[in-house]
Amino acid sequence: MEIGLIGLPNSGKTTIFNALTGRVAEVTTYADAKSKPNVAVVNVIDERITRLSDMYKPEKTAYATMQFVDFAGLARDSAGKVSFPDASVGMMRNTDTLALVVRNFTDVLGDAPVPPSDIEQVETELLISDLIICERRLEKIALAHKRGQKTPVSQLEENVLRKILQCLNDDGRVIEMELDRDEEKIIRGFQFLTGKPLLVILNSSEDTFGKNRELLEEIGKRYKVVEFAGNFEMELSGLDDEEKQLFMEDMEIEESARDRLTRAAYEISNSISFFTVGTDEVRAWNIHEGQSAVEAAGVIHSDLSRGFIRSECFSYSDLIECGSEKGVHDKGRFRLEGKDYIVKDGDILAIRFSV
Ligand SMILES: Nc1nc2c(ncn2[C@@H]2O[C@H](COP(=O)(O)OP(=O)(O)OP(=O)(O)O)[C@@H](O)[C@H]2O)c(=O)[nH]1
Ligand SMILES: [Mg+2]
Repeated sequence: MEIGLIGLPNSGKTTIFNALTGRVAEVTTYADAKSKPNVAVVNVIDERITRLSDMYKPEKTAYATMQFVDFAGLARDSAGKVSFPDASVGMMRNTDTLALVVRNFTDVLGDAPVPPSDIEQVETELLISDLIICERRLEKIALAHKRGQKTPVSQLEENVLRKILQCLNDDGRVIEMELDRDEEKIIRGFQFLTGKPLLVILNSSEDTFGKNRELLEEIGKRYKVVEFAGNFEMELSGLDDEEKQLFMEDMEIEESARDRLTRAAYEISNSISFFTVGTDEVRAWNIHEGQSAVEAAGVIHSDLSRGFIRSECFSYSDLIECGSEKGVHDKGRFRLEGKDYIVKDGDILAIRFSV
């Protein structure tokens, strides 16, 4: 899963990125719009994996991973207007989920934070970017239809795009629309930015962190929101565990930035984890809620989905309750599932396949 950090210039995207990854990408007051995005892969810490690893004592333990991309940021033109650089938009479209970093600290110029208006500015940019795509595509379709190149598919596409255009013009987001499977399939390739789950990261100054309840409630009416103390948490990520713990307790931060964000990102993108276990490897895999056993198999390796026969399956909670795999068998909790089985969070799968 890939999360794109977006936001206005100097909202603290790179600071948050560093807090998440423990890396030290340069934090700047003024960005170079051409600079490449920072990319980092972090483990999604899951205590179930830790426990499974204790049980199976595998040679290798692997957590699910999440990739974070810190974009160069919106560019500000000479009139002070901001917009996404084209290169960034292209990359943003390829992410699964957007995390919008919102400044909630006084900046170097002494400007007080205005989170709701900053959110609105970015929302508008996302919306405009989708509108342009929609209109351009509709023009192309209209031209093709005029030339007599009308097919059922092009007609369906036109209808969906018109619906989307209407939605965007009413300040709606594509993700809020109720589209059927065919409609979704036909627009998937456009990767509309307002069609992606969006999480707000309120980046608060150290002295207001934890005291922004009203603001968080206000933002929470529209988006899932988490509060970070960016600078503080970036400094934390460079400390050893014991020191980190002390400082976190001091600020009443219960979980690290990475754990809070990966959890929130899982929630808004409807992601779940399934596990594979053995003495060679214990591993967590990330899929979307509603995906089938054969799709889960494909996440492990394409051969497994191609040659899928069936899946041996039991749940993590049954394993813990029964104490061992043998216990799971004895209590009749061990299952054989077919291709269409909908995988649940915490399922432990072994795929039988032949190619
Ligand atoms: N007080 C305070 N300052 C912060 C915080 N987070 C970031 N800053 C400051 O804000 C400035 C910009 O931070 P960056 O992390 O580079 O912001 P950015 O969003 O990556 O900026 P661009 O990439 O230029 O768009 C730096 O001077 C940071 O020190 C914070 O939580 N509190
Ligand atoms: Mg930056």
